Amino acid sequence: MSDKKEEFNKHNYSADSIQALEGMEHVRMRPSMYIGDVGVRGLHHLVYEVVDNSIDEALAGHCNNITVIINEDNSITTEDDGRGIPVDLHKKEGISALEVVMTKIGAGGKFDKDSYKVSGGLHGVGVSCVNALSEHLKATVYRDGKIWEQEYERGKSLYPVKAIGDTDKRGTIVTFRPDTTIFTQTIEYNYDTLASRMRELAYLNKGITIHLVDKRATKEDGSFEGETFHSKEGLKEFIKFLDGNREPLMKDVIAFEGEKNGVPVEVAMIYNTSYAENLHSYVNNINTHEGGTHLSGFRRGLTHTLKKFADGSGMLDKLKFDIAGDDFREGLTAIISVKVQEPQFEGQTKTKLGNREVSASVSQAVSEMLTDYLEEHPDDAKTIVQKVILAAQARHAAQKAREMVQRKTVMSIGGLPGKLSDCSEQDPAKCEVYLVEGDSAGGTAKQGRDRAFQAILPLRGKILNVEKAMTHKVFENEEIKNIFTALGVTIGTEEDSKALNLSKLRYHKIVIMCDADIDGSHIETLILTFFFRYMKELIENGHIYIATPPLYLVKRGAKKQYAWNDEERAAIIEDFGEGAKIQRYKGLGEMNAEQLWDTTMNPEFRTLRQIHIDNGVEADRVFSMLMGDEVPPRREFIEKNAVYANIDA
Ligand code: 0RA
Repeated sequence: MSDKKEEFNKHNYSADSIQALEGMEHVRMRPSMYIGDVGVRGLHHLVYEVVDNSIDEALAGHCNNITVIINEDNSITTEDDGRGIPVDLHKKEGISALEVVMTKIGAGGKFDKDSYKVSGGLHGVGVSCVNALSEHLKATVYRDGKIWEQEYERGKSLYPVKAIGDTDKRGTIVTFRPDTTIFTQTIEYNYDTLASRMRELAYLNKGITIHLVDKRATKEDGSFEGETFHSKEGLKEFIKFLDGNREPLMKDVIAFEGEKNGVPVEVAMIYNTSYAENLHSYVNNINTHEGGTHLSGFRRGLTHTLKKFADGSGMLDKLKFDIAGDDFREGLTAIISVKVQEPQFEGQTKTKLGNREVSASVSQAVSEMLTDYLEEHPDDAKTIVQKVILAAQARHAAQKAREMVQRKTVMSIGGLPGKLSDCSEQDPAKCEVYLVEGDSAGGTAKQGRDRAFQAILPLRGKILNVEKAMTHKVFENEEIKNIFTALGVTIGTEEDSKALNLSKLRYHKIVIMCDADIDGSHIETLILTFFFRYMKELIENGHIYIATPPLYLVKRGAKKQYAWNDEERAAIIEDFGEGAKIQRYKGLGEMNAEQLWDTTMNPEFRTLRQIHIDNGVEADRVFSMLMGDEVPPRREFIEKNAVYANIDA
């Protein structure tokens, strides 16, 4: 909100002129206020916004099938078999209701007070916003025996709603092409990003069928690439998909759903042999990364119920140490989904539920339903209590290791790891640290860097796979201790033993620099897994980057140029002509300090890939798969995704 004010002041808008601005024009002028950003995320958000309307129609019980098509020109078509957007005259506006929905900001749900409308996108801005940000949009409605149509350009209708034929079907089709003058970076849709979200929506709203079709890609048999997402059992199946790469401690997923004080609550959970806590929470189909009152309600209900069971079981009688809240969640993967009529979203990314009343509703619902479940499944109850005891034991060991990490950090300069070559600048906002694979590349980086603001921390070989290690092993690991102390990050506060303390973060850019080969990408993944599991906020706050060293050096006489992929290499060879010589860099070690600086470390010329978490649940699944025991899915994923995988082929 304060951003908004600043923006306006900067441009000298008065309050009057803001009001005078037509809503649709305001969306075009300040798109980020409505869809978050105008990059790749915002682009995909347009699709979610339209699909959310169809999901609402399905939640109201009127729609079973939703189809999303990525067309060849990157326009998007969504189609549903709902009631169709009303087309009759809207009395107040004097135009068709369809035109009101499409061209008036905030008109979205006003027609339909009875329907259970809880979806509505991260920003809940409605389909008119998508229209405003599209160079062209066509709405087709099948309703009342007729096919109705209206088209728009940049949010302005091109003609009044007209009937173009007869039909006995019902439904809504929207085709839009994002405006390239707004989405200047790209309008290319990413299939996997859309697929993850559609899969997630299918799990969160069981019974709905969502088809995704990519008309940009044809299969061998001539049909288009695509997938169909449908879940009969909802969250229960979501857990199986998400946790499939971990070893379960119980035969079946624990799942229950109910309603308390008007708040529908759905939970699915399972305990596995890992030591991580994986809680994912949703409000109205939106992933609440920052948690909130529903999640704290879940935690409270879970702890309360399990404690009661553990105490009653007599299994704790001889225990010499206390059991803490955390112990009940070690090795727990859970998804909690609630529907809230008027959600208040707070926090940095507006993904934290603020509604106070929801906490008690969820806590009571979980206590009651989990108690019933455990009474009916005593074996599961026993398994959980055993796991909790082990967790408490491990926590005591971990506590000691953790205290050692902390004591070292507090000692400031004296405590910095010996392998760290620090920079001279003191302001963390201006400082960078390179985490470099291997001592030898670390040496080159140390020579090549600008020591004023760039620090180097060499890491030895493969760092610990935290996905499979017990917490105290992680904190005892030398390389990981070095990362903690070098970054100035500590763990554990008075209230929360797992909370990160980032107030003394010493570098705002943390750059992972590995060889551009299979081993390098494996090490990169190991380091990312560590950050994802132990310092997720650093990723969420945009501090984590990956360096991109070049793959080739092309030379001819005095001319030389670097290439980052095969296409670039070919273009340079073509440009240089006969006699061009190619050197392929097999690792960072083959570059000298100057080359490393020029290509990979100099802020003027380097490309850093900033790491984002697009979809928290999918990231969790992918890391558990990449770093887990099962080799086949990992190989398949790497073959599909790693740019490096086919270099040697
Ligand atoms: C308002 C009222 C009614 C349906 C919708 C909106 C509606 C909107 C969208 C957007 C995409 N698909 C949609 N399907 C339906 C229902 C009014 C009625 O029939 O009583």
